[in-house]
Amino acid sequence: MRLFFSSGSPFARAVRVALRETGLLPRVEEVETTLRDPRSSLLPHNPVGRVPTLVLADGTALTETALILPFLDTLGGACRLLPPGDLRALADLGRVLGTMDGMAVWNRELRRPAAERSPGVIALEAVRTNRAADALEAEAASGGWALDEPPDAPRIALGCLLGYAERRHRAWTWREGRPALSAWFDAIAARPSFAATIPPVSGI
Ligand SMILES: N[C@@H](CCC(=O)N[C@@H](CS)C(=O)NCC(=O)O)C(=O)O
Repeated sequence: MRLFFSSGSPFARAVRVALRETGLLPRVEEVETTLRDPRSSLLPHNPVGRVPTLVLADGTALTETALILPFLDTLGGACRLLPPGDLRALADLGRVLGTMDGMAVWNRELRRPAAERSPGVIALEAVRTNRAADALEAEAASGGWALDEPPDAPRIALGCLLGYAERRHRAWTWREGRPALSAWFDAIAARPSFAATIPPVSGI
């Protein structure tokens, strides 16, 4: 199997962390690719052109983080990412991936030339992202999101969301007023799976 990723993508990072936490990494070749590039090595496998994309031995290309993570659970790794029937985990994963989507849209706007940015889109996504982060802070402050076992899919995704804010989207001062989430992030970021996949710092 081959996993196409880009080093800055929090979605692809979630799959890369999951491969390390489950011990499945030796079965997958990680291939760094380019995005929004007509010559990208990913396009012959996936015309959508987004990462993560997991290409199976028979050529099937799985895309979308929310589909790839449950697929990894079928491969018999050392720990489960989404325990069967755990609706709480599914709900948490959906909420974190939705927040990641919003932050990615916000970030994309900031990468445009100033004259092409939409203040309306930026304001909407900033409000969405802060609202979701405030809910996560309240949960972490009241003992939620415990890290006493290998992280499951929602915890991995949350670590990647905050890791993106920390290094790729520093326009958002996400730690301010969120001490519980900050401490939670520092703990998960210290895991070897996170240290091995840390994204480069961007100018935003
Ligand atoms: N809904 C997708 C989002 C993935 C996504 O947006 N990936 C970005 C990188 S962070 C990408 O590949 N962008 C390339 C493009 O937009 O052409 C998922 O959950 O996997």
